[in-house]
Amino acid sequence: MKASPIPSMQDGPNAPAAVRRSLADTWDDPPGIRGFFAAINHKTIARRFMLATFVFFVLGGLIALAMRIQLAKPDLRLVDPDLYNQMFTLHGTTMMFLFAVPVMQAIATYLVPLMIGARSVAFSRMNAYAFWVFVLGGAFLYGSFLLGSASSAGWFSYVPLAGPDYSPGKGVDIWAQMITFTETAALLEAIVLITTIFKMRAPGMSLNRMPLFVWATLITQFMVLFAMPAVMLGSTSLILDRLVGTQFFNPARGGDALLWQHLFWFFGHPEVYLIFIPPLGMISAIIPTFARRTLFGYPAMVLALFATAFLAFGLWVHHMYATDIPQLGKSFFTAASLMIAVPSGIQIFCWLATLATGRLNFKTPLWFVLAFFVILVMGGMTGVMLGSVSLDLQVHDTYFVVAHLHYVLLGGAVFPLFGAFYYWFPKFTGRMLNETLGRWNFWLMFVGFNVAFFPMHLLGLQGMPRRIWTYAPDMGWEGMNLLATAGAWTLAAGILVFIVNVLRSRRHGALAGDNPWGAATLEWSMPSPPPPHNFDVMPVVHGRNPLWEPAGSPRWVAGLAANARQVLVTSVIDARPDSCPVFPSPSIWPFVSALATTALFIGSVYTPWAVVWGTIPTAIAMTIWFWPNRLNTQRAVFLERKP
Ligand code: HEM
Ligand SMILES: [Cu+2]
Repeated sequence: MKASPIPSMQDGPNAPAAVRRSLADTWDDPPGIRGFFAAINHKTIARRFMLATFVFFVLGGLIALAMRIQLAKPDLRLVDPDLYNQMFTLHGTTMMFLFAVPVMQAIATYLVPLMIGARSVAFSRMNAYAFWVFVLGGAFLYGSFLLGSASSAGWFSYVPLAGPDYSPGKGVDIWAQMITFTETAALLEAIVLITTIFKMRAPGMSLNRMPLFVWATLITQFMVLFAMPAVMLGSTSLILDRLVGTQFFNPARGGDALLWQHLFWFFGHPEVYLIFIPPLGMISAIIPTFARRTLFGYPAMVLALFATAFLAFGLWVHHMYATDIPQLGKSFFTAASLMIAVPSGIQIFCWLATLATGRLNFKTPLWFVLAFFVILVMGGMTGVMLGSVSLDLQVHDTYFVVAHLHYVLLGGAVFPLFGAFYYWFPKFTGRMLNETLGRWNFWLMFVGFNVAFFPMHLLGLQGMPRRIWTYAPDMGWEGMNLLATAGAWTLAAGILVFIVNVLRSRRHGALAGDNPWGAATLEWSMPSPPPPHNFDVMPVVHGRNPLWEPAGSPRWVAGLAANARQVLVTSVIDARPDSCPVFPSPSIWPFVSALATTALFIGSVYTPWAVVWGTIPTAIAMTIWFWPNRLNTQRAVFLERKP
């Protein structure tokens, strides 16, 4: 019998340095340019993903600043109306599609494996593919803006405004393709994350011991699976109406314009919650750490997350109160909209109970969480107001709504995100962010935010419509608008301080060590930054707060290969060890497939035939991607036969 080509080498609690080195080599990305495009390690992809979404956030923010300058004084003519329309469309689209949802997925692909005790995400090549598709799609949208042909039909693209008659040119086509594109990436990421959470948790981490951030991610990704197809169906129908003459949305030919609004808001309302639920998980990670006690009411928190997600799908019509849908329908949706306050109230109660009974450690992450309470409660209150038909009809399409949506989105997502970044930055980089700069960052953002957006409530009540490019001097709106612009710049200064802090601390920050905050979850049990393979030995979990509890036994699962990408798969409910498959190795083909997919998508904006010829390179690239690698197969067979 021929000797096996693969020497046996295993991890284990007393692994010699050579074994640890071998694990790191096995899980690391290959070097060089080729290695750059072949990278599939979940932390590498997640870092790039976070950077890309942050770049989009800054771009979207710069456009917002430009809009605020244009609105600072009455009768300004710095940009023309058409450019203004392109700007708010691009701003809304960027923030919602290229920042808020993907940034949550990016952070989750970094943290989830570390929090559940896994060496990788499931489908790590698909994870890389999704990232490239996302970046290329976003770049494509900005390309159209630079070439002066961006959509100006708003981030909601209502038909008939976005239809072929009122929006000629390529702008809306590019917008619609970009939606299909980035939402494809979102769907793939959802599948990656759901599978990872269900099948790759460390032994002993039954569902009822998962950290709340992991719960929040799981629930959010299910929402992605249900919500995104609606808007993809919409964007695809829209582009068919525009390019090949179907009539989905044309009432004159048997279509239905309201169908667009239903498809869009069936996605659009849950979208707000899938932006908002992961931060709830981040807050549930930050509060116990900085209150130095376990979280109050874990089961209630999980149920509240479920209830929020469930109700979120029953509210979309509150964006359509101004259309002529039946009155009874509006009443139902009013009731459902008000009900969503209940689960939010439960969670806020649990957090406050935890804070009230803990010993608080006032560091920057906690400040951002406290700001979340203040801002979100404000946004929630105006939300309850808008949830009722009568008030909504009064302030529909005024700045009251702009104020409300920014209170919810920035309070619900941006402030917790900054807190989360201060919290996990030491794990990402091995260094702490500077506290003093952190305080400046926080106060500039908090004050700037309120100065920018609070006056907009009043402007709205005084009748200033949203999406106007300028206004007459005698309307009485001047003072508030100037104030709002000053606030927006203060907020931007806060974000600039953040960027400075990150750039400085990345090189010169204080060294963090494994667990600088004294937190309880598994990601803090490994060195900062984590090695490519995350865990030297797979941990076994005995409770909800693994690092705060006396370790039970067994403490490890040893015996996974150190020179092959072997992982431990466990059962869905109680995480019992199930099997030890071998994962594929790095490959440039996910990247090439993403390029081919992009060519197909972009091409089809210009000719429907691109759908036909574009599938050929895509199919070839994907076939090579999935072609079994001989060495990998040999390894898998060898490891399976091992006694
Ligand atoms: C960084 C600070 C921000 C400023 C100064 C800002 C400012 C603005 C302005 C001036 C508008 C246009 C209002 C109009 O003309 O009707 C707007 C619209 C909008 N913003 Fe922001 N914004 C900011 C951050 C965000 C964030 C973080 C999000 C989402 C996560 C967001 C989502 C939106 C949306 C969805 C619209 C509606 C666009 C539309 O009507 O088509 N914004 N914002
Ligand atoms: Cu809504």
